[in-house]
Formats: sequence, structure tokens, C-alpha cells
Amino acid sequence: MSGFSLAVAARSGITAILLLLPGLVQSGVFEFAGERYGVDVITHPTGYDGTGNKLIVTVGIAPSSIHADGMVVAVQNAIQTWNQLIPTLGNIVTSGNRIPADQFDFESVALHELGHCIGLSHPNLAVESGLSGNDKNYTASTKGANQVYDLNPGIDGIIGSSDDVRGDDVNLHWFPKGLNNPFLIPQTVDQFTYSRDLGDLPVVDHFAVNADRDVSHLYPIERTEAVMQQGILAGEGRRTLAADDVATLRLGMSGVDRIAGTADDYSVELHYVGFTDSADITLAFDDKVTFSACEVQADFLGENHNHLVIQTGSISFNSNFPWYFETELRTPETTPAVAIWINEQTYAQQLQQGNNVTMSITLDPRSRNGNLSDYWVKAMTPFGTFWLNEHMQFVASEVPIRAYGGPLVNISALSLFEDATGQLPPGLYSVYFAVDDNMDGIYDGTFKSSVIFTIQSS
Ligand SMILES: [Ca+2]
Ligand SMILES: [Ca+2]
Ligand SMILES: [Ca+2]
Ligand SMILES: [Ca+2]
Repeated sequence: MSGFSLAVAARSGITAILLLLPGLVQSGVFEFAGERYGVDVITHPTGYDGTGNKLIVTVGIAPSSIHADGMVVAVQNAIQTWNQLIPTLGNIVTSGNRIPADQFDFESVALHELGHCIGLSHPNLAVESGLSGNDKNYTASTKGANQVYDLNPGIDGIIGSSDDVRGDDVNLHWFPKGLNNPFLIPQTVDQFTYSRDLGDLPVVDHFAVNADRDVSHLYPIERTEAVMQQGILAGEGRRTLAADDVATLRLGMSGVDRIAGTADDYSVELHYVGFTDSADITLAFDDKVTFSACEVQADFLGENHNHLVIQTGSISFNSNFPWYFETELRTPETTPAVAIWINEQTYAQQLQQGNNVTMSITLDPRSRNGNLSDYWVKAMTPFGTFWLNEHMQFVASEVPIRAYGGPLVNISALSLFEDATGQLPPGLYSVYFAVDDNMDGIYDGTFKSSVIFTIQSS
């Protein structure tokens, strides 16, 4: 994968001493996780004090910034994306968007940098490793005892996948235990469901998988990549989160005890506060960096050196690139809520062959109630791709087949499938429900939702 780098620089202060330790942060899912501060460090957003609450993190645009007015809508959109915290598949969008092929999507890059400013680092080794080319896409790690990165893509030839052979490199990437799949997310995210310990990998796996676009093609998942993956191409939008982005933030939200559902849990809400230099996070085209970067300052959480809290973050962009600034403000009120449910859940599940499986969809058109739309339901399975047709039957097709053309209406629950899985072969299934902002019979997928599940042979 080529593309320009999204660098993260970070510094850490130590509580009560204004001692700044400059230097590039070690890569990892959480900022500061690495050899200097420890591989188990979790970094939290501004305001976390170890007690459960809602963290309000303010975000502003530097008044003196180049493009200050142009940034406003995209920054608000990116804020909303983090606040909604919805995992998606197929989030790399290169057609059907308004981003010119030779321009960089400011909203996508702002989304990535905001992630750094609330504690997330690159899931891949990235430029801070000093590696070049595709080697930067190996899963984040330290160099280990031999002081060099051990890099071997394994039999599949794909960098960042489960068969990579990484020698003594120490994994920094939190993965779902026993699953090692960054494209799915279990209902609970904490130390009981996520691990960095390679002993918690599935027995056949060698290393933690990171949510890289090339890796996504190993699954029946199209064009999906963690927003926190480094690198974006001109003409490309990556404006919605992948499961790994959501999972990592939620792991932090399980608090100091790293157990979900206890008193130290928190939630995060980014608030846009307009043109100001004094927000918790400020954005500016100040040409201080090659492309874009977020610089954060953090303190240890009191005496606890396994947890860091960001104090401030500043995001810099370089104005010497052709940037595309989104002009349409997306708000929750104008965005239809679409969801597809497997066994009444929207998160990934593992089923045993023979278990019952139900599939249903819900739709809340919100302010677009009555707008004409195309409806689409797709299932990608180990035995091919299927689309729901207008007779409510799944038919095999590599090209989109429309389920319905008509107005957006409220669907409180519509069952599409209900059966035992005995007839379904083992493997990974992904199902999608999408509605368009037009009714032309052509697939756009303007508003969509997806869920994946696996069937294991019994
Ligand atoms: Ca591999
Ligand atoms: Ca090594
Ligand atoms: Ca907790
Ligand atoms: Ca359409």
C-alpha cells in the first residue's frame, strides 16, 4: 500500500514535574505503549481521573489556521463519527463519494488524527518504526530482545495477517482472545475478551492480525481498514470506524481495572467549540509537519504507571497538499439509522453448526422519512455472494440485486431469515443492509450496516 504517511508524534510529561520527554512515540494500539513506558500501557482521553464518568473533550480550530473556515464541517462530521462509535465494514470508499481523485479527504485524515488525540496509536508499525514500504504494515510491536524487527509475511504472503512469523518481537496489538480478528467486536471489550498475549491467539495463529486493507481481503470482507492504520490515498474516503478502532477505545473505557461494567468505566464525548486555541484538542494547517500529525502530552494516572492520560493534543496539517473539505454536515437527525441483526445482536458472533440463526433488519429514516430510496441486503458466505431480491429470496449474484425501491419508512423489525445452520457450511459470513439516498436501481450504499458471524463445524 502506498500513500502519504499520517505521522504521530507524542511527548509525555510526568505528573507534577514539567519534564517533557520529547521523541517519537513507540507504535502500538495505545499511544505510549512500547519499550519506554511499557507494553501494557493504556492511554486515556483528556479528563480521565480513574473514576467513572463521561469525559467531555473539547475540540477547536485554531483561528489563525489556513483553511479555518473550510475545516468546520468536516471536523464536526469526524467528531460525530467518534461519538457514535459504530463499527463498520467496507469503510474504504473510492467511488460514489465527492472526493476528487487527486485530492486528500480532510475529514478522513482529521478522523485519524482525532483518534491519536484520544489515546489511540497505529495498529501497524508505521513510519515511526523506521521501516519502509509495505513493511510498515506489519502489526505493531517492539523489536524484542534481539533489537531488530523480525519480519516474515508467512505462507499467505500478506503482511499483518495471522501467519506472520515475528521472532521475538513483542506484540502491542490488543486482539479478541481466541478469535484474533480485528474486523469483528464482541459484546464486551475488556481484559477478559482482549489480550496482547500471543498465548491467547487461536492455536493455529502466529501473531496478532491488524486491520489492514490487504488483510481484509483474506476474509469475506471488502475494502476495510482501521481508521487508525497509517496511510491514506488521494481520492479515498475512510470516514467510518472499523471494529478495531471501536474495540481499542472501548478497552480504554473499561478503566483502570480493565474490566467492563465496573465503577471506573467512562464514556467519551468530543464537543466542537469553534475557533479557539484553548480547546483540549486543536486543529491547524500550520505546515509544521510533512502531511498531518497529532502531538499529545500525557501524564501518568497518579502513581499508576500502567495508565496514561492525555492532557492536550494538537493536530497539524500541511497546506501544500490538495485537500478536499466536505461541505455537507452530517448530523444524527438527518442520518437514517440502519441495522442488520443476527440472533438479535449487531456484534459478531460464533455459532456452532446446527444452532439456529435469525437475520432481521431495522430502519429509522429520521428526517429522510419518505425519501425515495433503493434498499439492498447482501450476504457474503463461504459458498458465494447472495442478494435479497424483491420476492424476499436470497439469490446468488456477483452484481447487486435490489430488494426494494420505494420510500424510506420506519422498520421496527423485519425478519429475513430464520433457520437452523445445519445446512450452512462452516466459515465466516458477513451480511449487509444498505439504503441509498436515491432510487435509481443502482447500488450506492449511502447508509449501511453490517454484521459478521462464524459457523463452526460441530
Ligand atoms: Ca501473513
Ligand atoms: Ca526482534
Ligand atoms: Ca472498569
Ligand atoms: Ca441507488
